[in-house]
Amino acid sequence: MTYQELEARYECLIHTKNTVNRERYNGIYERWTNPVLTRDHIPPFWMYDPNPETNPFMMQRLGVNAVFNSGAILLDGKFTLMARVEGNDRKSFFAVAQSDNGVDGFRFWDEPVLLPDTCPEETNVYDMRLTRHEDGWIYGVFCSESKDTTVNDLSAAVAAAGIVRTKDLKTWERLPNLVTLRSPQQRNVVLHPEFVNGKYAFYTRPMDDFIETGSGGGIGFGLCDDITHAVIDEEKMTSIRKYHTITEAKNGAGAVPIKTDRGWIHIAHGVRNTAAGLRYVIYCFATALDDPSRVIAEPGGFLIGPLGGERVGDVSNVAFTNGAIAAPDGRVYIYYASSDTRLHVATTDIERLKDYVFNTPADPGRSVDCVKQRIAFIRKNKAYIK
Ligand code: M1P
Repeated sequence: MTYQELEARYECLIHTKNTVNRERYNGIYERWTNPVLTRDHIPPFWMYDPNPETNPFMMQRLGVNAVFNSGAILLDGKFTLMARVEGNDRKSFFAVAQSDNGVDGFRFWDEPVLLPDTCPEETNVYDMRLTRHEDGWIYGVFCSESKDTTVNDLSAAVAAAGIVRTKDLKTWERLPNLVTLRSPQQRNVVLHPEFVNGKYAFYTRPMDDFIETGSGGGIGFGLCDDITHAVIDEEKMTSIRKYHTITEAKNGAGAVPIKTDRGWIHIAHGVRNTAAGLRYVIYCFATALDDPSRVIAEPGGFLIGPLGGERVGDVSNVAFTNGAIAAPDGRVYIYYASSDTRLHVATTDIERLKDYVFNTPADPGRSVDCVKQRIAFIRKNKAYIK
């Protein structure tokens, strides 16, 4: 191919219209047919040298393997994603892509995000959550991964929460990583958009280990006085892991919580173990407006699980989110990645989300009680149908 042909193919993809996948109807949200970001959405000039003299075979010099877990925010009226881009060299980095309508036409800015390099031991960064905070800054909280030099294991790593802030996603200030005094590692940390008792509030995910959460009981919540030196002493639990549920192995905060008149709605992820490995799904819960750590509703089961082709990728059987946009018109755009490979959108609205979160029955915890729950439901429904 010539460079011009590569560009034409790329432009064709960017201009492809997305449609709702009606086969996947569930009344809660719409799944859209095409992913909103894939590695094919990467501008060709990120990967190809266009000059035939220095690239006579028009080969990729710097390939991109995957585009997935994205923070999300409305910026100057545009749907703006902070995507995790993974090069063929396995290193992840961040890049901004924008669209006018949130469901198609996402185009990356000309260059990926170069964050201030203040953390020499950091090897990899990923999964930025973007919080528009009431203090006037946009914060990015992400996983900062370093080699664990305390053990004799080449692949051992340590996860911490990196913090940056910006006004425009172009100029970035790096703050010191979050310190959680009682948890050795952190991933999936989200900054709450409002002060709580005059302090910055983080959703955390205490972990004993890089992969296993170990004694970490679920999604934590902690306060800190100074975000420029963020230290959390006590982490209380919000959504806790439960035996034989979708969160048995681990869970973690996802999108920045959405404020509604009935409470904060959280869109998080839960992980269970299977004979085929870990299975990641997206679930919801709500917390109280006067105490965003107190769970007031937790619908049973998952909101989004990987379906069809979404089930296959670099890390198969994964649905994961770290970004959603609640637009001023009440529509909600949930950006979820499948199998650590590509990014999709599911759309709903605040009224439906509230109905889902507050009226979906909770998980009864045991098969026999699930059957009783379903039979009661069937009988009520049949009485209505007759
Ligand atoms: O590979 C699945 C996901 O694994 C991690 O999530 P968790 O910390 O809950 O295991 C994250 O690294 C995430 O990026 C990834 O999608």
